[in-house]
Amino acid sequence: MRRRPMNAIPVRRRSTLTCALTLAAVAVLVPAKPAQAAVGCEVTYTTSSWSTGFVGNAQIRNLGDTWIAPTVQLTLTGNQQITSGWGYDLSQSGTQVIGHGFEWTRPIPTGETLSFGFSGTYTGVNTPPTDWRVNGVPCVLAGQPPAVVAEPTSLSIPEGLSGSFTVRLSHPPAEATSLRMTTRGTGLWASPPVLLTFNSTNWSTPQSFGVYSVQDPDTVDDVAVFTLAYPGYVSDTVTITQVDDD
Ligand SMILES: [Ca+2]
Ligand SMILES: [Ca+2]
Repeated sequence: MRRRPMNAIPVRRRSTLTCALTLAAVAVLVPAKPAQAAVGCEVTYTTSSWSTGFVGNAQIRNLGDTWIAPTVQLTLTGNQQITSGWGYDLSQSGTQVIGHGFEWTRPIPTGETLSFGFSGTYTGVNTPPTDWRVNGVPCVLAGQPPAVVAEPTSLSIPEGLSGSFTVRLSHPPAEATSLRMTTRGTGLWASPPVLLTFNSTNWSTPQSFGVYSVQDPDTVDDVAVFTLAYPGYVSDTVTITQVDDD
């Protein structure tokens, strides 16, 4: 990770979490990123089940660039066993289901929908699958509002070392805008002068943001909360804990 130049982020030591500072003054420097196809998807899943069996239908709407036989994945949340599928070449391993498009699958441009279904057996409660992905990129569920997505949302950084998290958007933005970061908490933190900008091409590609945990004279594990805001999107937060070495 780049360590210089850094913007120091002093947070008053031993204060409460309401004693804040902001990162809003970070210098503007958009990191160069290679051009990359945007991947985005929105899932609508419907199911009907009876005592020991069920039928599930998935509609995955393309929010990004055109798909050509994309790989789809989903995670079953119970003991469901898929016994047959249609519309896509599905295979199951444990709770993981992966699907590959048939050779003759037509391209699916932005706004159009990929549809497939399956039937299977289960016992107990037939809860819907989670963690839907297309070409490895997580999908949003239909009806969910656009959101900032940070990963991980909590991490620990030893004092004197660096750590990082990634940020992306769940839906494509109407126009290019930069992410706004604010912090609150305690401790001494620093970050490179990088402003993360998302546009209609790179919105689904995670961008990395590094944070340096500055040596401090106390012996307390300080905690800072980074709030990541984007206009029109639900904000996300990342909680960073300093592992003090004194
Ligand atoms: Ca210390
Ligand atoms: Ca400390």
